[in-house]
Amino acid sequence: MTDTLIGSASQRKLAILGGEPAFKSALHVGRPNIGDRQQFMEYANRIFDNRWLTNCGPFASQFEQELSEFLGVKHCMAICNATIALEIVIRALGLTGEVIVPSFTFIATAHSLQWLGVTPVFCDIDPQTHNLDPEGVEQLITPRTTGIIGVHVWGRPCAVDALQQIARARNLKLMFDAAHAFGCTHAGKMIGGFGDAEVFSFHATKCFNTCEGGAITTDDDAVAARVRLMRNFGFAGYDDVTCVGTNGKMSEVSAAMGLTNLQSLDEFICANYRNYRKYQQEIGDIPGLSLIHYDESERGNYQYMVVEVDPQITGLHRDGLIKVLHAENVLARRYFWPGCHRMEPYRSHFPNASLTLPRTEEVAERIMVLPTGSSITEQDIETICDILRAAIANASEVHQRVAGHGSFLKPL
Ligand code: T4K
Repeated sequence: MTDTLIGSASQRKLAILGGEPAFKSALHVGRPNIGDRQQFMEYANRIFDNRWLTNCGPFASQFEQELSEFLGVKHCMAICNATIALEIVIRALGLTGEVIVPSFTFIATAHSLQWLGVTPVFCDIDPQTHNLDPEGVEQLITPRTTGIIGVHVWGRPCAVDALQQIARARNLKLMFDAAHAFGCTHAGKMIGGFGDAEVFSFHATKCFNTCEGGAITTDDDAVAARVRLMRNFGFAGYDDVTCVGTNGKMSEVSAAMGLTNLQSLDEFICANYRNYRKYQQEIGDIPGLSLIHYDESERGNYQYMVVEVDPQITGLHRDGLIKVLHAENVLARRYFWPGCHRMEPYRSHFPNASLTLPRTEEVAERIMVLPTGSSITEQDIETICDILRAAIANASEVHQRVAGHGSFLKPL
């Protein structure tokens, strides 16, 4: 609950125009959801009593067991974060040469390949789903291509079936970056069991978190065996290293956080869903703004409240609206602007990538992500939407002011 509300924007001056900010303290997009503290403290005491802090301890094993059951997948390996998890899967699947990925994703998807000396080849997206376009994928396959990484952006499953068909027909490995998709389904089946392997993120900012953490899931015994070795330096037993490996283990404290939060997952998703419905209701009548749609016939986690801005109608560019919100202490984000292809080292490697990624650029230019999660109230959402309404109603005055407004979106 926030108690920082000081008035509705319709009754007062916008902060960007000289008024007081609507919120005294910041509203964040990625405010962590935290489950039963008492339960977590009990687990923490047991961890200290055990004097077993990491290296696949009892909490990590129980966490993996509960995750496998929840996801309906044969193998689940808890990992220290999703970036290392992606790297481990890339190695475990033997990906080399070129791998096709979207550019409209968090930079970790591309970096995990580049880090291992594999070239990410950026493919354009479907502007409706914001996910990888399978036709585009087919066109990018070369003799050097060894795999595809699909990303379930915002937790909306990418074109899983079409990608599986392409991978099968062209003898490519297929993995999914499911960082956003914990608790979501595709065709009624939990994300986690598709492709050769999937990777979840349990970072603090995700709907379900272990502070830092992630997981690799697969139904393939051989892939699971390689992943287990690789996340523990390649150790097959004391003093016996059988392959190259890294340190990808999840600590006991993170696993305890995961076990605690798993008990409250339904609550977290309910809060997100309530917020989604409220945003839908409020944004529905704001001209030029549209909230992305989640398919309610599937299970979703509703963790990203993503709004597309049409500047022809609003009279304000997305960046102007974000400046307005930041002035009010609403720290909206513009994920995944400007697209991986416009960040280093990819910008230098592929200076002409923009030409082949028009839809990525278009979507990245009009998206803003608004605060949600269990710390956001319906009243907060009303105020946020009042601010947006007022900004659009006063677009020309706001436009003049934001043009001269200082920089924003500096790392906090
Ligand atoms: N693949 C995809 C598709 C991903 O989206 C991600 C991560 C990954 C792979 C890699 O997963 P991990 O290796 O991280 O497990 C944030 C998260 O750090 C990142 O995990 C996430 N995606 C990405 C979409 O968002 P930033 O750079 O925006 O984080 P930051 O520090 O600006 O935090 C976001 C907001 O959350 C801020 O307003 C502050 C607030 N916050 C953050 C933390 C950490 C809190 O209120 N409390 C907190 O504890 O990347």
